[in-house]
Amino acid sequence: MLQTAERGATTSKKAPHERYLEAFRWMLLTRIFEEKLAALYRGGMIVGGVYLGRGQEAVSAACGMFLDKSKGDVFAPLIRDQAGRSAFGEPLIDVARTYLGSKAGPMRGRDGNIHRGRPLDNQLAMISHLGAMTSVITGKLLAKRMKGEKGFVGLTTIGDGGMQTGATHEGMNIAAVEHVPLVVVATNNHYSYSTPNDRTFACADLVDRAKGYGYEGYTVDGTDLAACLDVIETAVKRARAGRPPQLVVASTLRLAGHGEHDDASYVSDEIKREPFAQDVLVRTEKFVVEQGLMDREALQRLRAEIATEVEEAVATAQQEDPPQASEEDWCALSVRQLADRPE
Ligand SMILES: Cc1ncc(C[n+]2csc(CCOP(=O)(O)OP(=O)(O)O)c2C)c(N)n1
Repeated sequence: MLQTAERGATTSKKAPHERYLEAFRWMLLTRIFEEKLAALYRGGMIVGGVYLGRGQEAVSAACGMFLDKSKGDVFAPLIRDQAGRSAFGEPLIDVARTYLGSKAGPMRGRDGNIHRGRPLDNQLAMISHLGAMTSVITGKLLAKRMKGEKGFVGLTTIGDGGMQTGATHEGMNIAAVEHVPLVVVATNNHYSYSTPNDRTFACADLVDRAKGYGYEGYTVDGTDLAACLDVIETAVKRARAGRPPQLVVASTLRLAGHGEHDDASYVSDEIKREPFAQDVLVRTEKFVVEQGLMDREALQRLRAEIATEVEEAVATAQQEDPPQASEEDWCALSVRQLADRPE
């Protein structure tokens, strides 16, 4: 079913170049934007937590790219998924407004963090309790089926730490029992916050759990963009075709702290020398240039365009008003109609 044959087979195939370049753009956008966020955080301009996807952009971009809103697909991202959120349609200004506390943002300036969503667009607002989103998306997929909808899939992401919670187990289990079209993409960045893998789980590889849950499972090198695109595309297609839920386990290293408040000093030098510790953006950029998909000038132009887009989003959000506590009605979404809208 899963395992050995799948593992080798998926990594060798090269993705078509348009798709590769599209993913690269999402990755670059995310990296440049998040570097700006980190600088704002260090400058005391962001009062909430800042969580970066540095090192995980390839996996995340692929997650957003293969979901199709016109088919009713649902995305339940986590904290390191800006690339996927952007690929799934989240405007950068929504993110800037959330972090910078603008009243015009999707959380009305009251989160300053990462819990935003786009419920009418099927991007679920994340809950910080590890594993909770697996149950939430499974419920959402069941609800869609009960309403008679067809042809949709749901994808949620989880970390190696998050994989160990009871909520993850329950969500993954019921998805298989109910045979909902779910893809779970687990990014094993080798630390659960500061706890290394050998203190986090005792099985040889997290993908080995797929069989126990009744899932089909794959592993992928999270620093190989072409492989991430192939494997996640395959998993999404298989879920849509009615196969059992899919588990993808991507191996990488988080090239940042758990949040920007964390200097990640616990990451061992030994781990930093592992192949999975290489910077996926550097690796992808090198490939793009070496293969002639983009020359150095075009790359410079793209960087400059993205930097302008990022600066504009941040400048706009910074000029906007913060919320006024006395005017708030404590609805979690930006407009109450989003929550109250009758079906
Ligand atoms: C149910 C629950 N328990 C504990 C926490 C506190 N917590 C936040 S992040 C984290 C570690 C997450 O590890 P992982 O999923 O591997 O993600 P990473 O930050 O390492 O990328 C923990 C224990 C939480 N948010 N939810």
